[in-house]
Amino acid sequence: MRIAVLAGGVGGAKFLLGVKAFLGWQLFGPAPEGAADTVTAVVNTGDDIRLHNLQVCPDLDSCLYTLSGASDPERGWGRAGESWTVSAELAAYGAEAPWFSLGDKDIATHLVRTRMLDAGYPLSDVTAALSQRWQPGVTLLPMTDDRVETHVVVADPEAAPPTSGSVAGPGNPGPGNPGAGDTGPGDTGPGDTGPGGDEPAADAVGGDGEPGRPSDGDATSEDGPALVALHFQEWWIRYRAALPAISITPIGADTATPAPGVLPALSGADVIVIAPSNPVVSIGTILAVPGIAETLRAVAAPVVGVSPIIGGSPVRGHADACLAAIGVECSAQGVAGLYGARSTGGLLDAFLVADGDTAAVPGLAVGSAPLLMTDPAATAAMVGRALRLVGLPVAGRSGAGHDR
Ligand code: FO1
Repeated sequence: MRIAVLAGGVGGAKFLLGVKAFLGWQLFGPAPEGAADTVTAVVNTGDDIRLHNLQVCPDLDSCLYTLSGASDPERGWGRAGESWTVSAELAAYGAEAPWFSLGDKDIATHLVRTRMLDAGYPLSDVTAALSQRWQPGVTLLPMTDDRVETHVVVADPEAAPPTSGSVAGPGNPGPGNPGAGDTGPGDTGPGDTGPGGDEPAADAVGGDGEPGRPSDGDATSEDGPALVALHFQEWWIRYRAALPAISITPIGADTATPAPGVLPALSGADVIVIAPSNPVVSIGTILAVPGIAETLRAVAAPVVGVSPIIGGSPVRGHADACLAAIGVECSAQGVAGLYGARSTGGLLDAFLVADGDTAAVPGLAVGSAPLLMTDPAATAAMVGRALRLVGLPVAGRSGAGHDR
């Protein structure tokens, strides 16, 4: 079976681990020799950030590290057994973005990646090269080789400091304590552009509209408070997504092209699964790259989504703030409506929601299952349920089970 997955970072990586478990593969490391099954993940790169002249790709790295057993299980991002000497030294110099901590081991990945990028290799080739070391077992494809950065427009927190206490102040996770628990189940996607991705967000960044370094975009509203465009990571980590987002936009997505291999992987798949990643800033960003949503709508294979929202809340992270920014209710129903049914011009044939949740969208088959990715076996069962929902044979697989 050829399985293609659209994925964000921490949650997407966990889900992919469950796909490997479902297929009966070893959890960490390469696919079995001569495996008949293949898994290809199209990964969000809108969270990417250039810091200290290093190109950091959080979602790709979460997948690389998680699928090879090298990630920190508590944080879900970065390396296990990490140290933070370089980040502490940078902070002591007052270097940029002290709220974004890079582990010492992790920095080696960014050094290698940046050197290859600067030498002219596209991100897809760089990712393939990094995969040589990590052997994730899953083919990891960046959604695009082009630069896409999610920016979030907010009322400038420095120009108009909040008085109510409803907005978190800047957090500085600090080296060695890099914000554990602050990250969502790994996902974030940009997204003024809802899945479907046809409407590039209009007003994200003041100035030249180019992706830029954090906080380099200033925007103003005519009469209201000064607006500022923050890099997604600054909004997510420094402000913990607590500054209400006026818009969230994957800058550069509208002119990006899918990375080599992305459209063939989708067209050639037996099933396409939308992981329970952030529907706005992870999945929405992937779908904002022209050609990807169109391919999903056109493929013969079934497309099934898994709800990232359980009982009206994201399990971890700030998908609620992202959904609010695009005016979508934080519920399985809201996400189902956002993705829509293929038979009516949307993206999905089926949607898997958590037991107890409902989603009613004309033309969409809906099933339910426990959706907490507590361990790879539980996630494998989710995968099996999702594939059964679209009529794929799962007998003999680890996630095989009975329909409810
Ligand atoms: N998340 C944090 O909460 N604090 C950090 O300092 C931080 C640093 C970081 C460095 C490299 C990396 O690959 C990820 C990192 N993350 C950090 C996670 C990341 O911000 C997000 O969870 C994702 O972008 C959302 O998928």
